Amino acid sequence: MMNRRKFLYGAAGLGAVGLAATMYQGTGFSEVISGKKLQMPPLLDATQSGRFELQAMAGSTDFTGRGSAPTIGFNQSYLGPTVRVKRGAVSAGISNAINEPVTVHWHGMLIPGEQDGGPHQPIDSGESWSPELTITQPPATIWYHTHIHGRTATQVHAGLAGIMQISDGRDGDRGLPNSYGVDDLTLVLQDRRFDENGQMIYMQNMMDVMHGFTGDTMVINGQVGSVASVPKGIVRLRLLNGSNARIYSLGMSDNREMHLIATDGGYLTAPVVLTQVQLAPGERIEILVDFSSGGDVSLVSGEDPNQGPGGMMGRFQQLRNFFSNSEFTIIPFVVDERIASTHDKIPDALDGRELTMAGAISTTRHLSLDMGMGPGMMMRGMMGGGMSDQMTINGQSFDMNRINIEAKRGAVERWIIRNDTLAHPFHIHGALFQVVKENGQKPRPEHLGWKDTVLVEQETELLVRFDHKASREKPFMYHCHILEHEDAGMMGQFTVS
Ligand SMILES: [Cu+2]
Repeated sequence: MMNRRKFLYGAAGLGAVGLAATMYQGTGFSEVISGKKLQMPPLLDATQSGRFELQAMAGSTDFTGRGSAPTIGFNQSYLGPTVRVKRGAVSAGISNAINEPVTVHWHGMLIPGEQDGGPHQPIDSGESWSPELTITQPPATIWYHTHIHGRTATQVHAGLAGIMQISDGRDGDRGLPNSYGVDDLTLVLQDRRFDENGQMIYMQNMMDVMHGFTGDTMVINGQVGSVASVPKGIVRLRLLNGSNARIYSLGMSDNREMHLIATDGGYLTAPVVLTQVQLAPGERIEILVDFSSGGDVSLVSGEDPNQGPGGMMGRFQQLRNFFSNSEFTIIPFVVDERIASTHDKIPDALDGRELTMAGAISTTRHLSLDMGMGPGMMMRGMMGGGMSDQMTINGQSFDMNRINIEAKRGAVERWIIRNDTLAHPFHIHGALFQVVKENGQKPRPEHLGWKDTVLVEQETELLVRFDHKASREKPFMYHCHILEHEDAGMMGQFTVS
């Protein structure tokens, strides 16, 4: 990248700890470097017990050192633990200790609608929910988050989300780093805004709803300004875009290679070498990065194609130069030679499933994601009339009582998704899909694996296979994963029978 940014630390890696906070402005982004070592979410390993518990609870978090902000988390004050599970039966015990209903949706888990945790499965304050999850899918990094209709954006912003790993315990055989928090790092990417007292600013004004909320400060695993310590070798990064709306264009500050090994649905068939990778809200990727040269380097991002001057109307400028000087830091790394490095080689092949869709395509569906940008909506928005039902799919705003699509179990369907103005990350519950075409062309390399969420720029063609049942009472959702758009109605629901 042209705008290389170097971080200067003490001679020894961890000498950085305690570095005086520095802050500077670049492109409106506050870059705070506290120098504190990045902490992983606590690991809740349920692979042996086959059960885990999560409690939604209110707390407070001092993100900035300027004061504690009210937050919500699972089992802690902000975000939740990394829940590690394996194939087979898993009992989840969810309880709600906050004063409003929440749900827990397992984003990326292939299970029937009854266990999906969508808007039809609210857990009222003081109540609990105990789904039995039967996990049949291959290893993957997935996540869980609340999905209360109309409140998802607010509750996720406040912290109700966490990472889940579906593991088969065989990553050693695959030659992949797998020591949690040592050479296998979990990075939950979120952007937030803070006031001078460290309070999170989240008001949902009209512009925030239209563009989706974006912040000016990166929060990684609930921490601002932290630095990740890594061994001098190959390190695995599991990245989740847990932001409400921001789309990241990720790269290393010195342009070094990133080896993509997994996307939403799990491993690829072989690593793919990239120097930049896009990550839209809801998506996950796993990459291997070689730190054996020892130098300090950062994960950085280019600007969000939906924001900035070209944003709203700049649909055809979304591919504008990634190497503009709008780059900001996601997380700096320091190589600490005291951490044992156990991997020095990128595997040649992985055991991900080939992208095959057995069976003929039964149905083609066209879905148009619309923001109702007409004068009436603008007027209503400006008059304070709200935008709660302004976002639509095929002209219909989300209705809890309407089933939009009825799919058949085992069927492969072609879904052609179109956009009006902004790029929208499109997510389907309870199924994985294959991206066939994007804007009339071959998909981006990072969209070549099995996916459950994909950024639709103009037109994206998917092949989706429905393997799990969902009833009219507990249907699956498909929606934009810009959470403000989802809450404003850019969502539909489907049954699988
Ligand atoms: Cu959207």
